[in-house]
Amino acid sequence: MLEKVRESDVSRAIIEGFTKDLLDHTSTDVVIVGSGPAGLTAAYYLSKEGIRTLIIERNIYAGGGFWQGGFLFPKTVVQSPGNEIIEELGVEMEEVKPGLYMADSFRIVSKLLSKTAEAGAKLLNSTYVDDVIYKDGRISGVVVNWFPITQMPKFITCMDPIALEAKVVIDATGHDAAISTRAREILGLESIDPGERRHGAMNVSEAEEAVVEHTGEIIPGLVICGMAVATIYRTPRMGPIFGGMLLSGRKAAETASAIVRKKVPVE
Ligand code: 48F
Repeated sequence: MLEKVRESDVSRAIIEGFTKDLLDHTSTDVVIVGSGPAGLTAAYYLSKEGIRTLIIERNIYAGGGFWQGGFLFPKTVVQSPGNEIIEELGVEMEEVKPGLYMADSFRIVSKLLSKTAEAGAKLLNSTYVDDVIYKDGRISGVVVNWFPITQMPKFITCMDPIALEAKVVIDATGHDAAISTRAREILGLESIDPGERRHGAMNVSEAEEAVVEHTGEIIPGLVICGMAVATIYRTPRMGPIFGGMLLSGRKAAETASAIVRKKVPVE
């Protein structure tokens, strides 16, 4: 026999649980925009360190492009040392060539999601970042709204967003590089139209190295990682391989953690 429940108690549990999470993060340590491989890896390492981390994702589900490996096939391929991050999660990988590893995407993403949640990170899904807070020469938070309103007719979507403050914002929005593009616009820097995707021709190894190398704080308070780096720095195409995304996410976490703990001077 199932427990008999009151409808209003179910509603109350949802509303109270969600409200508590949101209130806990109206001013937080790190906001990560985008929950693909780079953003999730950053969230995993930051929350494991006890840093208060909120992931904001416009989709209803987290994982971004991590659910499929390429050509819609759900196999994830990584080169070393990216496999170490996946094996640390408890997913064994098959070595298909020396230094090249493969596993089922859904095993990897589900493990990364559960470990990140267990470590304490919170996910604000169906929510998009529309703008940043820029104060005293730093990016100091994000402006958010429900993603579904972007799909509604204009005359009923004049809904004001809300703002969430953070010591560090991480742009993990993939190809869009949405946060970095907006921040650069605010600072009057040369704009990069993500629509153009001016990556060079495919060169997996060069592109992956470049993404990891350029991962870092590009504007005070704003750290960029993953595919967003490729857009901003116009690296070659990297194709369906994820080692660089994982290492970039981990490097973003280290950078953000150092800023939160004020180990490095902010440029
Ligand atoms: O695209 P995505 O998976 O970015 P990534 O973590 O990884 C790239 C790889 O998946 C793949 C690849 C591997 O070599 O080539 O492309 O850099 O995840 C980006 C996430 O950000 C969300 C978007 O829905 C996706 O889940 N996103 C983008 N813009 C916004 C956003 C926004 N303004 N607000 C909230 N979420």
